[in-house]
Amino acid sequence: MTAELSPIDRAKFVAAKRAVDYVEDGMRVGLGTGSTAAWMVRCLGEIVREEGIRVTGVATSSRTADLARQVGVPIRTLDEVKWLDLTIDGADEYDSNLNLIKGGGGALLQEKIVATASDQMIVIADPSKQVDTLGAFPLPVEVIPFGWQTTKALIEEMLSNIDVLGRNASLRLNMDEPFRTDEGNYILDLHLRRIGNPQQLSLVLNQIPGVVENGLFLDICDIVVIGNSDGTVEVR
Ligand code: ABF
Repeated sequence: MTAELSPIDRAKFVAAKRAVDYVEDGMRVGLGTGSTAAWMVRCLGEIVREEGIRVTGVATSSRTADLARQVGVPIRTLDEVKWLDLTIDGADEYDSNLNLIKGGGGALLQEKIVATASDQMIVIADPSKQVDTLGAFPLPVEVIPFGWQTTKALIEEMLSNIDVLGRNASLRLNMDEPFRTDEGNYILDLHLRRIGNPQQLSLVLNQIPGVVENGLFLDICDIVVIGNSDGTVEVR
């Protein structure tokens, strides 16, 4: 599975492998989305197939569900399982308080629902995701397609009263068409550069009609497992 990995993939793989050590027999596990989470799903498949560990996976995207089935991780819906022991997912940024920006992969809504329905959330990352202050990575916000330009204008207007450095939003595209989430919604990426008060921003964003959810994950993550390209791992 790991022959000739690039340094960045080695870092993601070792973080994923270490995080899978937290999975115990019989657990209900939320499965994140993204390239780091994909390594975790493969590692989980390996312990299911080779060690006979029994897990029930709940996927955070159709991509992850497809991969889980391919590698032999049984999948149920969140409504079937209702509550999870553990979720393991990637992130776009994490700070020293373990607050996160997520949603670069477009799956933030299901990721937030699944992580919130879990006793524990573990983020797996390479060191490039660590920041002093959140916001260099554009903040994804999932919005309803109806009236999205009005929603975008309301968000930009609201940002003028918020402690951020940049204030413009862009519609995420996929081959010149609006990117669609698994729920059929659009994503606006907010180019903020620095988020002074993530709690305030998250609350205000989610009060705007048309906003479904934002990519700030605050007080949700319990542990960050950081993989390095030399194969070492740090746990925070
Ligand atoms: C998901 O995948 C996201 O919320 C985040 O946007 C992204 C991280 O991707 P990668 O692991 O490919 O850097 O977890």
